Amino acid sequence: MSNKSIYRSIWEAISGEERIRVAVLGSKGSGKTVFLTALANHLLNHDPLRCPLNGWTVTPVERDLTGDACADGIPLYQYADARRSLAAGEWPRKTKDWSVLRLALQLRNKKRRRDVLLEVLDLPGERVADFPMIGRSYRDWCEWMGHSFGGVFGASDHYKDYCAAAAGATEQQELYAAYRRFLAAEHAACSLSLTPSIVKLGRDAVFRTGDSGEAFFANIADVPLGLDAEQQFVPLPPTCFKADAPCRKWLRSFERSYDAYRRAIVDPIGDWLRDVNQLFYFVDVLGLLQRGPDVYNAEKAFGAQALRMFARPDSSNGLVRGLQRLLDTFLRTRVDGATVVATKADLVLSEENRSHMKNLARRMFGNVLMSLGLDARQTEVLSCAAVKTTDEYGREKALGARLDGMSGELTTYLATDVPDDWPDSAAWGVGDARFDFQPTFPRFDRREDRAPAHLGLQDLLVRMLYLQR
Ligand SMILES: Nc1nc2c(ncn2[C@@H]2O[C@H](COP(=O)(O)OP(=O)(O)OP(=O)(O)O)[C@@H](O)[C@H]2O)c(=O)[nH]1
Ligand SMILES: [Mg+2]
Repeated sequence: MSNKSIYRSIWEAISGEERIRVAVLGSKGSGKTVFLTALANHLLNHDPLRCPLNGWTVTPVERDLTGDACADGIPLYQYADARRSLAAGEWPRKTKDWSVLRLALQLRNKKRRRDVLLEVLDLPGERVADFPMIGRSYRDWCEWMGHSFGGVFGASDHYKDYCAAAAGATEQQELYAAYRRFLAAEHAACSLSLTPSIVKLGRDAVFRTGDSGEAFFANIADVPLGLDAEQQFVPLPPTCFKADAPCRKWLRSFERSYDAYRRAIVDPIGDWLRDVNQLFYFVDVLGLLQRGPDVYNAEKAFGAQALRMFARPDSSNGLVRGLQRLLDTFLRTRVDGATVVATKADLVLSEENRSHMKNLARRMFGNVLMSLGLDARQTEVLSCAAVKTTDEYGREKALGARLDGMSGELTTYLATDVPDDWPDSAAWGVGDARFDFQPTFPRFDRREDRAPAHLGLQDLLVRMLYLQR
């Protein structure tokens, strides 16, 4: 049976256009937005020499795509602005709202022509932490929180402390303060899975962080735990669901506030993701090597959470689940490709190091990829630099790049090697001197018709657009 929903197959048959929906996920700073800009640049100005696609050529189709986007209520990805600032030597600012890049394309090779509407989602990394709310009622979510922080993705004493405080709380404000303390402790332990994500990234596009747990706690002290001060919610521990528990009295209001939050923030993303064909998960393995084992563990938990969202439901089902699956075939497209990408591959020298980058990503997420219920050809681990910002001086084992501003000189420096496996955590700390990967400045040509040099971007495009031989 097709992986596309029946609804979608009918839509495509009528319009004569194939729609490919792609979710690009990854934690903050993993390179999603830079990738989206480079991708659009290459597809809108395809040069088969710079980006060979197994004999296919791509031409953009002039068409107004804003109408479609408005219908979904999702902002369009502002490609032109993003490219302009990259060409002026600035990396993108942190993404604060979700958006979708839409491109109407005609793909041709010697035998075939395909009309494709490509849609790629750019999401601020923080929102992934809310994914467990998709399809879960408030009670299910509470259970999931207990399950998740209770040991499946890493036991958290902070959550146990929170549960103890919650069980004894008599005032709602007490409960909120305890949950904020939990979030701050998790933040200090480098966790990326802070939910509701609105605490970190508000609807007002204010991004909150902090160098320490206390600093973060102070920064979120006045932020509502929900849509606004009247609609706050926190997870209730299992003891609060008992009939005589004092904290049970908040159940109803939390249920309402949780539902409102889901409707406003989470469900629109969940609805979009329900029709996704391909998933790309970006991981900055070089940044992880630099930042040490705590960040590594946090990223691993976060990535697993994001990828598992797309697992195929297991086949052992009762009647209700059977009916649900039948309904799903009408409405839900099943992901048929999941690719983990080790990004920023231009910061290292040689194919050997890039292959080590892939190994590191595979060691992190290989098991999760296998657990998604896809067959081997549908999963892949790649390394890529969406934009190549360095030159190689192979014989000297050196790289050249601008390290101090666009107008600055080209600096040549000795490249750092990537280990074949993650270091032993006992001998690996924050800012480990062995892993000195230099941040560089972007290299986009001022002429828009010249897409940037890259490393391995074509491999991602071949998978994304189904151009395998
Ligand atoms: N050398 C190199 N650096 C890159 C590349 N892509 C991204 N970077 C670096 O990574 C940083 C983050 O990239 P973004 O694309 O903004 O990251 P993001 O995943 O969109 O992050 P959020 O918007 O915070 O979720 C950039 O500012 C660059 O410093 C690349 O291809 N090569
Ligand atoms: Mg971004």
